[in-house]
Amino acid sequence: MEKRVTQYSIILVGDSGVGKTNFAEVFVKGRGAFSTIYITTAGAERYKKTVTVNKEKISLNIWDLSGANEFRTRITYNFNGADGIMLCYSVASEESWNNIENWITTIEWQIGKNEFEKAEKLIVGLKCDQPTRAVPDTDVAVKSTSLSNSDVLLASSRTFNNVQEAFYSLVERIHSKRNPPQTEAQQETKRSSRCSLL
Ligand SMILES: Nc1nc2c(ncn2[C@@H]2O[C@H](COP(=O)(O)OP(=O)(O)O)[C@@H](O)[C@H]2O)c(=O)[nH]1
Ligand SMILES: [Mg+2]
Repeated sequence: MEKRVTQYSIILVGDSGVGKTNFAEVFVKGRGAFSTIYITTAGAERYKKTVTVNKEKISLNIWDLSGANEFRTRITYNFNGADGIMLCYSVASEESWNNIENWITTIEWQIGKNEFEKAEKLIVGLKCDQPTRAVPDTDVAVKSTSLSNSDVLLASSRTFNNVQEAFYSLVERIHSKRNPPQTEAQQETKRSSRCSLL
């Protein structure tokens, strides 16, 4: 029997203009997909990509959610069942960094604190190719831990710096949480039960 492909959903949230759409585009389509033209995302856009983690094929649904306020109330269904949440800000915008807290509140409110806790989170500082640093890196490091107990990664869709790393680190964390390493005893049980089936 063919094994079912593992699927994970990842949502990208953050203020309008921080670079979410380009981040998803270049990850899914390659660095050539970077665009300097800004087109506001209306509602949500879904991207699909298959990645390999520990030799296992994983199908990703990446939801690029509009950061515009008027869409916030319409995005409930996309939040539900999210395995991973990318909390995005722009390194050049202090406001977008401060708003990460509001995004956390919005998601918690939409899906419930429990579901939020269960999802893996990654804070991503986008546009790190820009020399402007609106928020000192040290502040980011300190605050990120207290905010959502998540890591922070700086990435640039323009230079492709850390784009793959950001997505893969989140997917790997989701995957290892869903498939905790087996203890020797568990492996032994599995081996013997497999034998007994023959
Ligand atoms: N310098 C630089 N500009 C970026 C980067 N990512 C996006 N942008 C620009 O920022 C603007 C908004 O990007 P977009 O991905 O549409 O943001 P969104 O509203 O969060 O989806 C566009 O003009 C992009 O060209 C980046 O990594 N570096
Ligand atoms: Mg967008």
